[in-house]
Formats: sequence, structure tokens, C-alpha cells
Amino acid sequence: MQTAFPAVVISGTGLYRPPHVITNAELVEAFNRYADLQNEQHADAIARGERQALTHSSVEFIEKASGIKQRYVIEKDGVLDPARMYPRFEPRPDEQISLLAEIGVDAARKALAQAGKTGADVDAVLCAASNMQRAYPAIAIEIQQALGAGGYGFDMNVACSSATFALEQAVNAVRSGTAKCVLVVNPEITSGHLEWRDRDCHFIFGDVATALVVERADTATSADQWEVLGSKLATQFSNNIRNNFGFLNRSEDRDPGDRDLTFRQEGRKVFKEVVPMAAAHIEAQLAALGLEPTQMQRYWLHQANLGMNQLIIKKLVGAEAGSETAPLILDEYANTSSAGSIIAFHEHRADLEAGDAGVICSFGAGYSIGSVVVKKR
Ligand code: CO8
Repeated sequence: MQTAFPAVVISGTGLYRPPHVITNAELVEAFNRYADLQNEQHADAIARGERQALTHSSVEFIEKASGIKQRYVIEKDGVLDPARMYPRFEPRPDEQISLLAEIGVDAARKALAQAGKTGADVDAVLCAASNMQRAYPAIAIEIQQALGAGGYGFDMNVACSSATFALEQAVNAVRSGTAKCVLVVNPEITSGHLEWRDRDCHFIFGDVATALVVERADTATSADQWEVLGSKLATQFSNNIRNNFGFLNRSEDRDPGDRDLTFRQEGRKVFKEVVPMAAAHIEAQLAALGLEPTQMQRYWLHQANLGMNQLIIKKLVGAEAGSETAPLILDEYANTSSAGSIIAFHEHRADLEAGDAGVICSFGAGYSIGSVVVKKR
């Protein structure tokens, strides 16, 4: 006998946008001042050939290579201070909500309001992001408490694919009946683990938080409901995007400033390897659901690089990245890791009608790819 699973919907989304913008011009000016200072300070070693001089960054390169024009950050002065080059946050006492939970709660409250729910309706919180502020207690449990939610909460990290992987866990929990209403929260403070002193990557990331409410269709009262038709997750190990920060660093007698303890990547290899993987992944998922890529009205793709999205969407449906079919938000937000495809979904779905369908898809470190097919009810 086959069990009929209940229909599950995304009934609300929320976005926390940090207060400060860093334009490419500001970013490059700060980086170039930093490079000049370093070169002055190490002029003798550079002259002796013991050290390489740092080269200037450029706005033209950043916009051409990535499509990024600006990014939002929670704290700007520390990032743009050539004697520092990372954000400056005040330590908080244990009694105060942590910064990661605070921005997650902001996005979550907006998602709940859109869904017509309160914290008391929520019985599971998944905090899914690239970097957690601490080891324990889980940030998700702190968010659960701040919202007055019941049930349980846990943290999970699949880098850029954290949100889509969490969405599948949320849908499965609701389908199986272990939870009724799940909140997926993606607080991404990328500024804390981006190496702003490396011109190869200093332009890539921005801070943000997103949230999704996932519940049974028969409990949803939101005016805007998206049924989840299916999800497909895949991982394949790669060292091409890596961050070795972790709890064994102290025991390894590591210098906290070591380059491998913040984000680093082989960008060109990532680009070449991930584009065909992501396109094939989406095609295979749609085929398994008996759907053609052209039957999707919208693709809310991961927002890492304009060129990557261009190649993926051309291959799938012959459209342009930045068109209605595949909206872009990375020019304004930069790469916000797991939150990118969710921001695109949050900002670019209001014009769609009942029966319209689309794919939320993320791809990134791991490698990891997650795609979720949704249809407006
Ligand atoms: N200004 C001027 N010139 C530059 C700069 C700069 N800022 N940076 C590099 N150059 C130079 C290089 O030195 C190189 O010069 P030469 O040819 O003389 O050697 C030339 O420009 C070309 O460099 P690249 O080959 O590196 O340039 P690309 O065209 O490949 O563009 C990109 C670089 C934009 C990084 C591109 O490769 C890319 O976007 N790749 C895909 C990356 C991607 O999607 N990564 C996913 C990572 S995100 C993820 O999974 C989540 C991780 C967790 C979050 C972490 C948050 C901190």
C-alpha cells in the first residue's frame, strides 16, 4: 500500500539586509592603499627578491570577471581600514543574543509575518550557513528561543548549498510528520571569513541573512504559497574551495593569520568544473519529474558569478542571466553563499501566477549542488 504524503509548501520568505554598502570603487581604493603600505613596509625584502610586491586591484576586472558591483556588510570601517582589512565586532556577553542569531531572527520574523505565522507555530529551526559563530550551543537553538518556537533546532553547514540542503530536510520533516512548521534560517556573515587582503578574492562576498517557512499545504494561510515538487542534492569532494579554520588550529600551534584559515579557492577550476555539473544536475532532476527545462518559468540560481549563471541558463533554456528567466542579484549583494538563490527567490517571484514553476538551485564548496523545484499554488 502506498502512503500519500501531504503537500508541503514554502509559505513565507524573509531577508535581512545589512546597513552598510561597500562599492567596488571603495573596496579597490582600500585594497590599493593596503598594498602600497605593505610594499613600503617590505621594500627591502622585495628589492632582495625575498618577497613579491602586491599588485593593485581594479574595478574593471571585478565587474568583468564576476558581475559584482557592490556588497552589503554589517561593519564597514574595519574592512576598509588598510591597517586592519576585516570587520570590527564588539564581543558580546553570553547573556546577549549572538550576532549570527540576531540577523537570523530578523530574517525569520519577516518570513513568519509573510506566512501569517508566529514563533509559537514553529516546531523546528534549521540554521544553515557556511560558518557558525561558535561551536555550541547551536545557533538554531538560540534562534528558536528568541522566537518562542517549540520542538527542536540544529545547525548545519554545506557551504553555499546550506539553504537548499536544509530545505530538503525541512520538507522531509513536514512530509513525514516529525514537524509541522519548519523555519530554515541562513545567516551569512561572510565578511568575517573572507580574506580582504587577497586581491584574487577580496571582491567576492557580502553579508546577509535569509529565512524560509516550510509547512503542510493544509495548514498554510499565506497568500503566496509554493509547493515543493521535489528536491535533489549531490556532493563530490573537491579541494578547490577550502577553509581550514577549525577547533584543532590551537593544538596545531597555528598563527590565526595563516592564509588557509580564511576562504580560498581556485576560482577558474571551480568555474570550469561546477558549470557543467550544475546544468546536468538540474536537467536530470527535471527529467526525473517528467519536466522539460523550458517548462520552468524561472530559475533562482546561486549567485556567485555572472558568467557561471550565463553558461548554465544558456545551456538549459537558451536564455540570458539577468533576464526574467534567471534573475541576478549578485550585482547588488555579491556572493552571499547559501543565501544567494534564496534572495533571488525572495525578490523575484511576485509576478508569477498560480501554476507557474521554477527551480531554486545552489552550487559551491564541497562541491555541493542542491536544487528544489517549486510551483505556485
Ligand atoms: N584586480 C585585477 N586583476 C586581478 C584581480 C583583481 N582584483 N584578481 C585577479 N586578477 C588577475 C589575476 O592575477 C590574473 O592575472 P594573470 O592572468 O596575469 O595571471 C587575471 O586577473 C585573471 O585571474 P583569474 O583567472 O583568477 O580570474 P577569473 O576570470 O577566473 O575570475 C573569479 C576570478 C571571479 C573568482 C572566477 O574564477 C569565479 O567567480 N569563479 C567561480 C567561483 C565560485 O563560484 N566559487 C564559489 C565559492 S563560494 C562557496 O562555495 C561558499 C564558500 C563559503 C563562503 C565563504 C565566505 C568567505
